[in-house]
Amino acid sequence: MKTNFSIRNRYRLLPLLFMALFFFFSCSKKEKEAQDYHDIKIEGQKEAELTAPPFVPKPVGDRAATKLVVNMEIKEEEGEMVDGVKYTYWTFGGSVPGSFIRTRVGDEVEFHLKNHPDNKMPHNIDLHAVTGPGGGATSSLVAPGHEKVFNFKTINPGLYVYHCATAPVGMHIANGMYGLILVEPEGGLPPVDKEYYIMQGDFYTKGAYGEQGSQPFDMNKAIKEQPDYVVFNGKVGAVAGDKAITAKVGETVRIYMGNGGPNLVSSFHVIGEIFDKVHIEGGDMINENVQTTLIPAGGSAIVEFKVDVPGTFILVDHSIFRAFNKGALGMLKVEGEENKKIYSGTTQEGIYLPEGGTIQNMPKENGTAKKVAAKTVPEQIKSGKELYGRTCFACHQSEGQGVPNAFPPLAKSDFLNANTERAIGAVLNGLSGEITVNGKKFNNVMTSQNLTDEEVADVLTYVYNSWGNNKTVVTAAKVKTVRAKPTPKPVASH
Ligand code: HEC
Ligand SMILES: [Cu+2]
Repeated sequence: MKTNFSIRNRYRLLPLLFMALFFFFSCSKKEKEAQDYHDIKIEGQKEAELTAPPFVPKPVGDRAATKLVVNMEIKEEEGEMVDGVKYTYWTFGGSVPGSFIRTRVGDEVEFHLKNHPDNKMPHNIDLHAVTGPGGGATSSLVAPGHEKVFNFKTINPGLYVYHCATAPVGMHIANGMYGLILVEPEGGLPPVDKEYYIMQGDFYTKGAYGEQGSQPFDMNKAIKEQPDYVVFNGKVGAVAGDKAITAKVGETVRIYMGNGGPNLVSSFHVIGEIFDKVHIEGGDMINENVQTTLIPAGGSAIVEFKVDVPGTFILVDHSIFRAFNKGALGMLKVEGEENKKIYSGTTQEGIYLPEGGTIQNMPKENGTAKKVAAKTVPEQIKSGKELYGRTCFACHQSEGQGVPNAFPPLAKSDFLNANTERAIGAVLNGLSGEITVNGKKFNNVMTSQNLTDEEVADVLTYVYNSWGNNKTVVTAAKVKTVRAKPTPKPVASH
């Protein structure tokens, strides 16, 4: 009995022993790694290449750790948030986000923070890649016309946010004082074809979205976390149209994606792409086949994907009103050969009339077309106005003013007033590709509106007789002739 008992006891101890061994090995492994980065010998000295978004400096590759001198200049300067809206940005290096800094583990960074003499405010820098009080902030507070120098060693690989941490901290960040610093692992990240730098940020202005003129920062809205703008790279359209990022079919794209906040968390998504790899939160862990990745305020992610088909891929914060109403929308333009196996495009287009839909409104009685009494122009305008309020206003807005960089204005639109047939065609068939309305370029997609001839006539008559347009009256007969013409080109639908 006695021996039995003690043997059983000994077996009970075995799992404990394994656990102890496991902890011992895993801990000592961790400590060893951190120790390694600490002890990396440095060779020589060089000045860090700094780049403005959406570009990044050359990869570190297999270069040895070095003494890296970073010369960062703070500039307070006026820029444009969106057409006609001026905003005074505070920047690291003259851009929002600030200059991209690229290092490798073991580098000894000598950081020179210079506050331009024309600036009005003191600033400092907190780099999340720094191990030390304030991430450097406590050693870097610098007045206009001064320079501060401090040193740190990069001991953890990853993609880190840096930002100003001068009181009121929220205000300095809200004005654009953030950027990314990459610490590459030993030997560098695996090479890819294209690398880009994008950061999301939320902005708070006295006026509402698009309100013209110089717009000061609004502390109340910032405290309530109600931004007027949520944008990529500091302004609406910074990564869109002719400033879109680009790639060729077959290439692998890597985006160093950060979120400066100050308040919002980003649900980063690329419409029509799947991230093959995501370095979650900018760290070592890689997730694969991801649709949308969450990027915390003051955090980052590295996303990678191979582009297989040509087209324009839209980058968004999938909190989707931010994308379509506050500016969080960018573009990746991919050129190259179609691949119909991966994406066919529209293969068929037919009429779909569910019971209870449009079909019941069709002017038919006993198989013969009902005679519709011709409306007077005021009647047309009245029903056109109702239709506008149901259909068009979501994009073109209630007074036809449109949304800058997204939806062109219908108010006093030279594009509209110049050519009635073309306007009818846009409503019937949709419209895409670059157009210029009142001197502003738009490159977006209007889906075809599923309306009868009469409805198209009414809504356009309303539009033409509102907001300073040329008072054209569009008849259903005219719409019918345009409808009879072949569609000029196929239009993408969402
Ligand atoms: C889903 C959003 C959306 C809706 C709904 C919409 N449009 Fe558009 N519309 C657009 C976009 C985007 C363009 C510009 C397309 C481009 O860039 O090629 C446009 C362009 C136009 C233009 C030519 C440009 C101009 O400003 O004169 C007219 C005219 C127009 N739309 C009329 C209408 C009317 C009338 C309706 C309602 C029946 C309507 N649209 C509904 C998005 C929309
Ligand atoms: Cu600052």
